[in-house]
Amino acid sequence: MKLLHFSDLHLDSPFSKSTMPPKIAQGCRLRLRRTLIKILDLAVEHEVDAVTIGGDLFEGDRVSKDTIQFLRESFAQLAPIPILIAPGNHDYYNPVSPYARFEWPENVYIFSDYKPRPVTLMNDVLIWGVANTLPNCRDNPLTEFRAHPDGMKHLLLLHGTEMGHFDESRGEYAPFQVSDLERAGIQMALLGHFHGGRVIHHHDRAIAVYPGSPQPLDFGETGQHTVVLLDWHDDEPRITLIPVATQAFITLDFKPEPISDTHSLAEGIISAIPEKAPEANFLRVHLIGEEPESLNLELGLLEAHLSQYFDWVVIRNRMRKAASKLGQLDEKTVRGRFAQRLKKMLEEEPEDPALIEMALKYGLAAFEEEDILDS
Ligand SMILES: [Mn+2]
Repeated sequence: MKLLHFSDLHLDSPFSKSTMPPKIAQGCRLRLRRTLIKILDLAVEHEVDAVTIGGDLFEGDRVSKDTIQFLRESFAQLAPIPILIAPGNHDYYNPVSPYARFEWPENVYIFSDYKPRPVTLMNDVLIWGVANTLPNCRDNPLTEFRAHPDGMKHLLLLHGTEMGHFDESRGEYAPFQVSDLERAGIQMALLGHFHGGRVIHHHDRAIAVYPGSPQPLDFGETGQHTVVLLDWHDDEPRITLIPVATQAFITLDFKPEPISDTHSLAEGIISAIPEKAPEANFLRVHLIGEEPESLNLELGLLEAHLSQYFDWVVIRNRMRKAASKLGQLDEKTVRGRFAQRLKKMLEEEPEDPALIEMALKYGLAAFEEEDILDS
């Protein structure tokens, strides 16, 4: 048996988390559709027996009729390969959701209960699917569930929160534990929800997999962005993670020292980026460390320069002012007031000027949220 599994495509996402300009967001939505095509092409190429989707296929409160039509067309073209969908918290199933309101091609099966329901695939494979039926399902959907030990392969398809293996902060929807899978007799769980993917092992064998979002959606989405190819014949299931992302969100912390002009700074940043994605690259640069004394940073120019190489650029200037530039630190902020107060103390010829200079240096570093090290 061979399955292709993915989750969290988020078609029609507004990309509102990242404050990107509307035109850039539109390009991202276009690439999400193209990613779906790419995934379905992979299913054909690998001659899979089914495609499984672990929820958040689209954003239910945003999805357009055109996108639904696009999905129905794309899915129909995959026939006779079955497509099984377990709705997530963004595309939850209810009587007015697009899953219920529209007619879907015959090869598409959509789970609609917040309880595992079986679908037989081939003679010896059962796929138990759960649908999120609310935007915030909080109960464990596996509490009373047991698959009968009948010699068949038992898989689970679920959009939910595994409670033991992730740091990623994401809401707790359909929460469960790996021990629930074992107790219920599930041999492999095909999951969705966490956008950085990973395989979860239990007693030295793979028992569950999150593919991650196939196409990352914002700068916070580090980690793996793949689809899962599950190849399972006689003994152990074999999992292959196939990367499909064509866009990248790149965050770079950059220390300009000893660079002294904006042009060289831009070139330095560009050469510090290791690898770019083939279709679109978004860059967020944090300028950190001490601002070189001779640097008269022109932010607009830096952004224009970087924009020739990246599709969208965000620059955050978090550099500390060099001590000799403190006279220019007249900003009307708490940091500015702090610097001015200490500068005034220095001008009043204190007993221990070195102490005040040190307080100034460490204080400003603290405002930059840097580690304060004595050097
Ligand atoms: Mn999601």
